[in-house]
Amino acid sequence: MKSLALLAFAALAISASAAEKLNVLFIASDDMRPQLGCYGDPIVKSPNIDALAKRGTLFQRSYVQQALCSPSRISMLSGRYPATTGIFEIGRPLRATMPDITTLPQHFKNNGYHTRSLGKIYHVGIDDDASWTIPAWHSKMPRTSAATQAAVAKFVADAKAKGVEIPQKGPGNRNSAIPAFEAVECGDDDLLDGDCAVNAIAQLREHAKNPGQPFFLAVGFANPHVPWIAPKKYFDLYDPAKLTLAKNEFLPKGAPAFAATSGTDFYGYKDVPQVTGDKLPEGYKRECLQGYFAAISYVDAQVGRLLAALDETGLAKNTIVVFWSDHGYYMGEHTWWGAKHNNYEGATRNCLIIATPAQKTAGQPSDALAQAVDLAPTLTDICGLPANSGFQGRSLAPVLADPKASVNTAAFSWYPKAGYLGVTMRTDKWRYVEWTKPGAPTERELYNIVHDLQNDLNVADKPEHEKVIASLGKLLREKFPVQEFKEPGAGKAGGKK
Ligand SMILES: [Ca+2]
Repeated sequence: MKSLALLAFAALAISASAAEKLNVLFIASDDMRPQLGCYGDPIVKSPNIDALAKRGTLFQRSYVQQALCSPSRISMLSGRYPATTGIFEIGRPLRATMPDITTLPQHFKNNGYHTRSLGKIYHVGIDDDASWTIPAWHSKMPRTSAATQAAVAKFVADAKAKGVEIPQKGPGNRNSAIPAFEAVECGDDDLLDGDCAVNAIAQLREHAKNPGQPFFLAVGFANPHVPWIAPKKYFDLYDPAKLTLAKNEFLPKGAPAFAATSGTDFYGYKDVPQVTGDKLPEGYKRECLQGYFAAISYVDAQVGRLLAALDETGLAKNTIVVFWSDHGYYMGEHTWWGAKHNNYEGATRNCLIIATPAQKTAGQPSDALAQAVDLAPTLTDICGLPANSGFQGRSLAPVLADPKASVNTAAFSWYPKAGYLGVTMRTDKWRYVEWTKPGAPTERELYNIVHDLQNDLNVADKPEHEKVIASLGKLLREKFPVQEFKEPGAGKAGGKK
């Protein structure tokens, strides 16, 4: 069966390259963890992404290569591990370290595709013009309500009048005039993500008029990144009293203190109680969850509109759809809220669905380990484009043909902390993390995924795990030797956001 399925897939790719090339609709969502109906969640309402999962392969175990917006996206779009990009921070564009590389969309562009970016694909402000046929488009519609926009304008004007400089982060930053969550009495298109969908649909309709021109259309939604702001109707889908709070409101036990941390951006928003996550009032936690889920459902509705446009224009028959999020997220687990920023399962695991036209295995989820760097070779492969030797991942086409197949024995992610560079390796049974810093002893973490999926207890010090650690460490360092590393921002080219 497997070989037949593979042959069928290969035949599809060959016919596509010879006659009609397959288009790619690449949909990205910011900070969406895999908590959706199609991932088995009983609460979150995501009917449209669930429907997409039924048209293709949902990857249950997909991991990004760094749990931070910009380096994650640069790794995925360049098809290279952060160990190669050398970019672990937000401020640096990919050409700063890799001036001559060919990115995933650029590879499509070089092979006759019209490539376009709408919304957040690369991190905002550090786009890559060489990737796109025409410059990236960003909506001018707001992320927040009119009242919040007015509050921000007043906040900025007041600071100016007083001669106070507004810090980028921390107390008194610009976000301190924006609530962490807000239900807005408005329609989908009055906010940024709805407007992004409107423009993507218009673009799809244009493409439908020109079937001889294949396209790679990337559409990036800003939600559900904090602040969780959506039309009120999406908030109304959730009763805060009925939501489930995290059960592990404690830091990973036995982990190095510098490693068991996450980001604090959430605390920069208006009226967020300045206490550790476990100490937030229960009602407030529930409202945060409601906001996050509302933001997810808002994105889900926009995905539904794009899929409807594919059906309506007839493009569905020759368009591959990818749905991807740039990392996982914490909503109370380990005391972290509205955060990613580390090397654990909750931060590194993301959403990934790939749906190809008339896919024979449609609707069968896969447990195969997948990495964001696999997307570049996968799309190159299934669209019948020439291979690009710079892409470091592996094609997931065998998994699309047979959900029980696997192409990776491990998924790798990186995170810098406190002068250390941490690299983690997720295998079938273990999450292993190794932290190195010049002049300091190497720190190790080990989590038994079978019993401890959320990485609550570091068991690296248990004598019975000595052999496992030696074996995982050897495999890791054979593939990724210890890297010379400068703390982000330490060099001139760095710069934290
Ligand atoms: Ca993100």
